[in-house]
Amino acid sequence: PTLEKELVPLYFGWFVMKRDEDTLRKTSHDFLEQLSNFKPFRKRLQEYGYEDKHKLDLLKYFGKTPNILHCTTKYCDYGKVAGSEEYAKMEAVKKGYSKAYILHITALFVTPRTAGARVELTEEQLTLWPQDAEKEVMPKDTFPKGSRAHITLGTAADVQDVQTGIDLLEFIKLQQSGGEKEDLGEICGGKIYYYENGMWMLNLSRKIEVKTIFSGYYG
Ligand code: ACK
Repeated sequence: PTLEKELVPLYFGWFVMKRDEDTLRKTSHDFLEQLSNFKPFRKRLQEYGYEDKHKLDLLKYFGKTPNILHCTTKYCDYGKVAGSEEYAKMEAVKKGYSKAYILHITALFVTPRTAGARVELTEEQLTLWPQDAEKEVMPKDTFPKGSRAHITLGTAADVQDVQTGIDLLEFIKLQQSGGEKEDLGEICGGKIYYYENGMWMLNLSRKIEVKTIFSGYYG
């Protein structure tokens, strides 16, 4: 028998299509490899639990990579999360479901916990972004809508992937406060910046475009 109620997925999001996913994984791989070998990075390894000037293989460090690269809009846990039924019923969500979107990646980042890509959403894409996505994890701060949009590229052992979006907001918070950051030159087609506490961000000179499908993941 069919279930009468529509099922709410584990999460909604934009799922990167195979071809662009392969390319993005390769870009991430190159970035992690080059950063591992980057002198200024090797001089600041204490936050990663390593001795400075040693080599840390970030590819191994971020050993856990998602099965499908995606940008989560709303985590629902099959309807258990507050507001998920309402989200699923939104006009924009119904209209956008199974449609193709091009996401724009503007930066790549690593922290001692996560590696990710920062996603810049268009006005249209923001209609699929939950109002409280930023407040949900950082209730005391104010961010422009969509600040948390990201694609998790990898997580360190014992770190959950939900952490990537939190780390990204941490970067944005530091940017907002004009936080100390050091411009350390160019690698991997962008400018690399060191913030604090092992936080590194590569601002890409040219945005990476990835083809995606907006959908639900049921697991
Ligand atoms: O990398 P992500 O955005 O972080 O993609 C995965 C996806 O949902 C499936 O687990 C994200 N996620 C997990 N838990 C939460 C949560 N409580 N709030 C928001 N996103 C979450 C995770």
